[in-house]
Amino acid sequence: LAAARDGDKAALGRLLSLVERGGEQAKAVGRLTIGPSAAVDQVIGLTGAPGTGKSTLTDRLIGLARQQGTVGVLAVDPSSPLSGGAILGDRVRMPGHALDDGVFIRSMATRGHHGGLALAAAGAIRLLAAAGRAVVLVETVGVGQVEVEIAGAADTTVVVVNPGWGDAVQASKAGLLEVADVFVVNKADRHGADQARQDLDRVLDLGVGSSGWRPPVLMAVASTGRGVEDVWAAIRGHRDQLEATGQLTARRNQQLVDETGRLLVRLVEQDVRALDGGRRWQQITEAVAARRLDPHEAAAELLELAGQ
Ligand SMILES: Nc1nc2c(ncn2[C@@H]2O[C@H](COP(=O)(O)OP(=O)(O)O)[C@@H](O)[C@H]2O)c(=O)[nH]1
Ligand SMILES: [Mg+2]
Repeated sequence: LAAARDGDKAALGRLLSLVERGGEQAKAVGRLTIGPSAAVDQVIGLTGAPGTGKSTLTDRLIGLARQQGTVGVLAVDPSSPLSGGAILGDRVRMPGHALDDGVFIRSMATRGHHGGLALAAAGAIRLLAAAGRAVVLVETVGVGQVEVEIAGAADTTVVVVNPGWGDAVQASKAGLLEVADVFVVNKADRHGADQARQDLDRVLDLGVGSSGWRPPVLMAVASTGRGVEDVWAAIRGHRDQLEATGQLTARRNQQLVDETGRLLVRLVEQDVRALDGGRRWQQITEAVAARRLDPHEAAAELLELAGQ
């Protein structure tokens, strides 16, 4: 970790591999990451449908984020079982910073995480923070539950939509209105960008949340860089607001508590499924499938057996 903090990207890469692999070594790395060293300035999540321009926008934002210090980028792909493909794809799409020692880019895909990708990503984000990265950018592909969960591990969540796709009804259906701190209508060089922004603005005006932050809707052309400085200003503005209202610390604390809860659920489920070499799980779930046992009763019974 000391080497990683000094900018050794290979060391950081090895630590991330340990976190991804899980188990005892991941726990040991996790122990290194607690304490006041985790003074990351801002964790920024970018989410939105595939092809909306998240990687292109991320590539642009890296340059602006460098004003704060070193940058870590995590590209998380819940849909891809092949991490190799994801790595190649993201290297190709973020070419602007390959030679910058202050920028570390890493991909994570579904393989090996068995539904725990959001948890693995949370651990990776904490590691990047502990390794002294001032800004961590997390790009997630797609708009499913896992993506929204990963976005929830950020201080600021940017939702990227396009003209046409960006109509407010679709965004709200995908649960994006709730997680967005900043909206970007990217590909504003295409027809319908104004309409998309107006639609989103209209819906957002209806529901200013209790946090007092009304997500701004910005237009950008990530491929040329147009509007990207305004996107960055909005992202920083959200951070300033979080800090001024004491929500930055509160939000980060709550994220750790939520992560603990999710990990606990996973550990308990692993234990229960492994009871008696898996036979208990099989017996009881067969009884549930045969309608001989109610799922609530079944779960309670398994939990009790695990406690014995
Ligand atoms: N016309 C146009 N194309 C863009 C813009 N931003 C990105 N693209 C292109 O859209 C495609 C998908 O971009 P990418 O960043 O890989 O999207 P991602 O899947 O959301 O990460 C690429 O061919 C980009 O060059 C934009 O603002 N305007
Ligand atoms: Mg991408």
